[in-house]
Amino acid sequence: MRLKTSPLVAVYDRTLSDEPWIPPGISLMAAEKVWPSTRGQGTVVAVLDTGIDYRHPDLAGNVIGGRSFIPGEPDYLDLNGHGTHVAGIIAANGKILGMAPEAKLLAVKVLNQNGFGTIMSINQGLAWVRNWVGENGQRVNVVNMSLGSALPNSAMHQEIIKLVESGITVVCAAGNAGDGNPDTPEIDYPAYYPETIAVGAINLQTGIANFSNSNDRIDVVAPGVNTYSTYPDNRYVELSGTSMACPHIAGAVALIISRYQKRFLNNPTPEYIRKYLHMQAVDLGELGFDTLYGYGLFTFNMDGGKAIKLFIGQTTYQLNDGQGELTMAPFLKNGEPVASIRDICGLLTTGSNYIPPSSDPDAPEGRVDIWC
Ligand SMILES: [Ca+2]
Ligand SMILES: [Ca+2]
Repeated sequence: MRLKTSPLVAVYDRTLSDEPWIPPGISLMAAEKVWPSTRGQGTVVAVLDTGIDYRHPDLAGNVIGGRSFIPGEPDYLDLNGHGTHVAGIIAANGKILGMAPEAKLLAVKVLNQNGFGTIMSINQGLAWVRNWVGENGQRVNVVNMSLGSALPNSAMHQEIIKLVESGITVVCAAGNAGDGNPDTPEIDYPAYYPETIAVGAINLQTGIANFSNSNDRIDVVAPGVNTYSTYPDNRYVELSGTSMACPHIAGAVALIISRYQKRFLNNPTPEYIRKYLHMQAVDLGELGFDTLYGYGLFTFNMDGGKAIKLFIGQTTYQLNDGQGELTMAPFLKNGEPVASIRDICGLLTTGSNYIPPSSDPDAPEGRVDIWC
């Protein structure tokens, strides 16, 4: 198992002010649109990589634990740099900001200081993640795997299936063996397993990165060319690779899960997350799904942030702060609130929640809340 190549493009000595800086890739994802609702609170992202420099001031507050599965490297401190860069894209919170600055991180060291790992260390790491329980009973919500190999492995596949079945979303780098040609497939595992989210890389002008793998299971793309993030020894550097695109999506998933938790007091399934990413993506390249961009660039720009309240038995509705009238009042059918509305919400991957009678004086028969 070989870590995806992510050549060091530049160490930039830009003097960062104390005012947090939002790198351009994070802006392209429009993470800031979600931050008024959540910055990732309540979520845990496990980074299976070379470890994390938990002493980096931008990461120290968010790394809540970890474990090394590398013989001879008992500490999960990052001796390579790759894992620290990936971690910063997810949840840096200092001079630079990641996608979800208040998500918590687990440093699961499955790659050594040279960026190499074995199937055994990765499978041990995956099993540890599945069984991890935090001090307050938290479980892992998202796994970031910016690593891969051209060879499938059935033991690893089984571990990933178990993770996804336990409700954990697994986000993987698509791979850096691409040639820019949509008709020549390049396959990398675990990204190609159907249970994972496969992320390809684009540049900041939304063009495909020529190294990004193309195949029929690319889910979405995200920025992965000249990406700024944290690096060991208090540094900030630019790296390129689908390794950098992957954590943009893992951080986005942490935001989606955190917001879902606040609205519904439970967790969305990995299938909901996949559908959400696909349906909110901005289509790029050829019309519709294509083998280079998958469903396109996921961003929070498409996320309207509209809150709708429908009152059972009343024609009045509320859209954000405004009021409107429906031609027909929503009703209960067989005790199910407005089945058709729920179906439509499911199709649009918007969340909906039935509030039963008596908890809202304005809705004596109950109401349906919709977010889109
Ligand atoms: Ca190709
Ligand atoms: Ca397309």
